[in-house]
Amino acid sequence: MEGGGNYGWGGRERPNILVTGTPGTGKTTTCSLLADAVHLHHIDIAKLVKAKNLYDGWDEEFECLIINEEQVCDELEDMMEVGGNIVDYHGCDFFPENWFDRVVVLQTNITILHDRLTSRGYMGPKLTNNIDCEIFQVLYEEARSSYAEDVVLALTSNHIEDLSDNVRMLTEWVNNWRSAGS
Ligand code: DAT
Repeated sequence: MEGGGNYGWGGRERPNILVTGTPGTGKTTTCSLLADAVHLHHIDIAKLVKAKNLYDGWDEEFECLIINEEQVCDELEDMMEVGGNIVDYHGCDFFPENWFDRVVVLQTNITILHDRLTSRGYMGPKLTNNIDCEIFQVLYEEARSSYAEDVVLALTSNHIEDLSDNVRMLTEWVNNWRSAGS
């Protein structure tokens, strides 16, 4: 094999990327820009769960759907096998580890995140839970305990320039990716 590159072992022709992080860190914005740039398929798990009723109920305290992780994985399985997906979700420990060639954890300064979440209408336990989640780097720890060290990448997402830098860097990574054996 010639040239520098990133090599996956899933037998896929195109890589799968998971973009995770606390709500408000910029997952959906980053995924949409990246999907446009590299022509990968953006899968927003929250939207998929609603559209296909892949949930078991409603969490009153945190005002969110209680997703059925098994049904979500069943729904995604075929697409992930083919490859070429960017999965967008604020959780990462229930997907099979071998689905992803890269796991990106977005991180945002607490004051900036607080402003983003309050302008989204978050308050009470939903707001404090998400802020605590970022303070304690819950998603970063979850990613590090669920995926190989060299697959997980933490990226800052405070300002517009971070968005363009992150998308540029990930675009380069996707363009250099080669599946194992090709
Ligand atoms: P998430 O999908 O993680 O919940 P989002 O993509 O919906 O986050 O972004 C939340 C808001 O913050 C939205 O108004 C876009 C803005 N935003 C996200 N990342 C940003 C960044 N790096 N710089 C400036 N604004 C950003």
